This record gives sequence, C-alpha cells and structure tokens, in this order.
Amino acid sequence: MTDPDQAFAVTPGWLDWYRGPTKPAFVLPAGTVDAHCHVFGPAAEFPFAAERRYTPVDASRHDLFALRDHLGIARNVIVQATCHGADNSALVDALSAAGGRARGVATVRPDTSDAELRRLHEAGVRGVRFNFVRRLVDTAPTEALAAVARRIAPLGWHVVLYFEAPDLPDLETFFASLPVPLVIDHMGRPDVTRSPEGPEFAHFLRFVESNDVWVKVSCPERLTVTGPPALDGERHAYRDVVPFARKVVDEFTDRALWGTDWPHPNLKHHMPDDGLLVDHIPHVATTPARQQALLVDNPRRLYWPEEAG
Ligand code: 0GY
Repeated sequence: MTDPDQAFAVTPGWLDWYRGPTKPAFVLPAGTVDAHCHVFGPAAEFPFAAERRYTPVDASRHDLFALRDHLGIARNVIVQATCHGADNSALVDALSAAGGRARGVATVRPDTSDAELRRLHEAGVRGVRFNFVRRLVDTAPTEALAAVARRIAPLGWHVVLYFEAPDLPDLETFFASLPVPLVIDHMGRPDVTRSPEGPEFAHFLRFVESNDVWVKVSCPERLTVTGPPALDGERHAYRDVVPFARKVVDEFTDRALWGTDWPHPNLKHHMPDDGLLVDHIPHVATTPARQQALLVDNPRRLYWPEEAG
C-alpha cells in the first residue's frame, strides 16, 4: 500500500507560503475582493490529483480566511489549482465554509454532468479555468475546451485563461470564438524586461480591447525580475511590474481585477509577504476611484452581479 505521507511529499525546493505577513500600510477599501487565490488540500482530506505536476505545502481554507482577515479583504475568488486536477472538492469545501464570502473558478471536463455543474453553481462557482501553461498541464484539445464553454454559457459563467505572452498569437482566434466572457490571469504573463510600450504588450492590450476581456493585474511577485526590496523597511516592491499593471488599470479601469495569488505556487526565488503585495496596489491603481473599481466594483460585477444593480 502507498504511504500517504510519501505520496504527498512536497516537491523538492518548494517554498512554503509566508507565515506572519506584515500589516499593509495601504488600507483596502471596504468590500475588497481578492479575485485570485487558491486552497491546497489539506492533502490528508483532499488528496492531490495523480496527474499533478507539483505537490505543494498544504494551504487550507482556514489559512486563506486568516490571511483575508489579516489583510482587510472582504471576499475571495478561489481558483481551482492544477494540483487538484478536475476534483473540485477542496474548492467546494472552502466555498461552503465561507458563508457567502467566496466565489469559485473550477476545472470542468466535457463529460461533467449537468447535475455536477448545478452543484458547483450552488456552491458559488462562477467560472472555469483553461490553462495553457505547459509546465502545469497537458492542455486539453481546443474542441474539448470549446465544448466546456458551451456547457457553462447558460449558467452565466466565464472562462479564466492562463497562458504565457508568446502563446497569445496562436491562441487568440480560439479565445475570441468562446461564447462566454473572458478573464485573463496575471496580465497574460508579460516579459517585464521588455517595454510596456513595445509590440508584445501592445498586442495583448489590443486583444483585451477588441474582446471586452477582464484582466487580473496579479502576480507581480511572479513576473518581477528585479524582485522585492531588500529587507530595509522599503514597502514599494516589484517596481518593474508597475508600468504594465498601471497601463491595464488606466486603459481598462472597469475590467481590471486584483488578487493575491496566495499561496503562490511554483515560486523558486522568494515567497512574497502578502502585506507587501497589498502595498503594491496604490502604485498600480493610483486614484481612489481606480482602487474602488479594481478592488470592489469590478469583482462584484463579475462574481456577485446580483448585488451590483
Ligand atoms: C497561479 C500560477 C501558477 C499555478 C497555478 O493552478 C496552478 O497550478 O495556477 C503557476 O505556477 O504559475 O496562478 O497560481
């Protein structure tokens, strides 16, 4: 018999999430939504998928809700992570325990039953994620993904797209054909050593504009090359990512979303202090009106439309 402790041995070199994050200096507006975060396990209760590419440290709903409260966040959008495959049990458990303060983005296969889709909807799921990042998944064929999109359209759900910037030209015709709203993770993962005015990011912005896409200005800690500041009390981290995120917020103020990406899977160099990630926000959304749109009004329209009027 397999020893469960061995089966879920954490990937070598895996960085644990940051315990004891600082209190941010930036006070989040009331009703702020963390629109991109995950739960991992706990593995003993919600085993990781056989096809996973990594085995993370457990990051339970209790840990997520503690971080939410510490940072002054009101609600979460929990995104199914690849380490759980298409078993959405940990996600549904977290949504059910959140008392209406969380929505979810699930992984759904074409053969998922209507009853299961309804169950996910009742639990708070409002979208599915299509992942094109090769180190994370064997991406499903586009016909299968299109079939999923057709299944979820009547529920009013959207598709969250995770891809890397060089892959957009090959994927954009497929994306534009999907019959549901689109949300892009982490600004389409730009190479921040290039100019935010350069052709690659311009191409991304035009795709966003032409297709009314929503964009998460998340993951500065993943996109950065210059990294966080030295531990010298400086709280303005990830400066090389700021011009990209600010451009998105300025141009698409009503379709930008923000999230922590806690517990930050697959980071190799450093694990962010989530308090610093909150202090990154006013550099990206530079006025109270933009902060209100990014953190409160936009995610509410997408995930709690019944409240938005
Ligand atoms: C993220 C980013 C990553 C991982 C996943 O589902 C996942 O495994 O999303 C990554 O490794 O870039 O959004 O959490």
